[in-house]
Amino acid sequence: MTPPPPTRFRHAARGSAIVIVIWAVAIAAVIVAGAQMLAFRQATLGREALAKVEARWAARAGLEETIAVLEYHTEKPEADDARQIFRDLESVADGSLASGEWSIRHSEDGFEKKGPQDESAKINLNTISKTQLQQLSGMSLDVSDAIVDFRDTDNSPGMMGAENEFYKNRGLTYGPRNADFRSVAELELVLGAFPQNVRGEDANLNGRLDPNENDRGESEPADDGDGLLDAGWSGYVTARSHSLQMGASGEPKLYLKDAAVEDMTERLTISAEQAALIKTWATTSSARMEQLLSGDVGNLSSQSQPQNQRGRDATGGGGAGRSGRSSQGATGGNQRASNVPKLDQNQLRRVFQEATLDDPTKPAPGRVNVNTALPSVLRILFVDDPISADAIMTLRNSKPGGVLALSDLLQSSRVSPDTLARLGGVLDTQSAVFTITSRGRSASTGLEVEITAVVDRSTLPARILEYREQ
Ligand SMILES: [Ca+2]
Ligand SMILES: [Ca+2]
Ligand SMILES: [Ca+2]
Ligand SMILES: [Ca+2]
Repeated sequence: MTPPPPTRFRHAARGSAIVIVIWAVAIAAVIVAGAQMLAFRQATLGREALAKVEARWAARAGLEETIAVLEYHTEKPEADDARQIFRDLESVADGSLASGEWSIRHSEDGFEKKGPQDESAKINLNTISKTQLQQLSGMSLDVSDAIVDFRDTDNSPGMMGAENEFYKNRGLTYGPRNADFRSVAELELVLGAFPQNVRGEDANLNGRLDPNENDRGESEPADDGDGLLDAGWSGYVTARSHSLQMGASGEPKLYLKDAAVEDMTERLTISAEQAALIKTWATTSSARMEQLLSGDVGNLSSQSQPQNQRGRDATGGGGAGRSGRSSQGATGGNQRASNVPKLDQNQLRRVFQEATLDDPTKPAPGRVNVNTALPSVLRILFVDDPISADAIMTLRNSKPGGVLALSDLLQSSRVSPDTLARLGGVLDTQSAVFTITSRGRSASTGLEVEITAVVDRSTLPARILEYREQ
């Protein structure tokens, strides 16, 4: 029989077992604590990720609702109410899902308004004239010339402008695009145009007043903290707008240079003689829609005589926009025209709503929508004729359904003949492109995600031209 181990060995063995157990407990505690921390961090991260998803989906829902309204109005336009689309857009500017809510806003002269930005409410950078550019705050003569040089195709600088050579001399590795501007931000590439001119306080160009844009000197950018967004030039100009090729009936507009006389009589509710006369005029290279307003087309417009008379008496005008030409468009069909009944007001409206001289394969750079333009934009557009600019504004405000066709502007006796003669080239009554800035907010944490999308409703489904999230 083996004798039992001495007592002190038994004590030592029990002692080391206790130490091992204590260590094991300590290690287990550390592991548990670590696992708890990891779980906690993961849960926090999970909550954040969840909140982000909630906010993002809310913003997306706002975007989708807005696109649905735009597509609806492309498919079923409201021929008798030019404002309905904007009321409908406003009605979906706020909304919510179980997980969050969205808000869609844009700014007008610094004030926040519901709904997306109508790009046609602004003047297109690719058609704006030097005189019009000079109305923008902080614009100098050399920068306005340089902007025009940047977009024109030649390489010979304007009076105070800048072409390739000037950029090279400044050590820049790029020169002017010598083609249309693609975005407002691209203006910052023009020599002498700085972000503070182009964006003003709207550093992120989202058309909304963000906290850092309204805190005075606290953060970039510099701002005056007055609660209004000074968006610099970006508040008045756009590179995005183009004309909608869709008529008020929902059918693509008749291209008058190619249209068959039978289609013209049917779509435009005019007689075959009237259609033939319009067709003869439309196929001349100098034909412009606005000539129908100033009575230059045979004697087709009922306003022709008095308008021509007033046209000769008027002074000033001209110069702004691309379509300054006015009265060389007569068809030479005057003898024939004398037997053809003049277009009445309804026919003239129909012609403007359903027909175009814009080549359908090359959408014209956007004209300004007379229904959404700010008074300040109309003043820039008709810089040499402020009386007409105000008259157009007064007329539009007097019409609950808005201006349905440019021929409606004949109803104001205060719009000058010179302005009438060129407004078809610069004004429109509908809009194709919208910038939707949708801010989603998570219901659980209040975290926000913002989506900005530029959407063209010319085709169905609508096309997203640009998309960014922040
Ligand atoms: Ca050029
Ligand atoms: Ca902003
Ligand atoms: Ca600031
Ligand atoms: Ca401000």
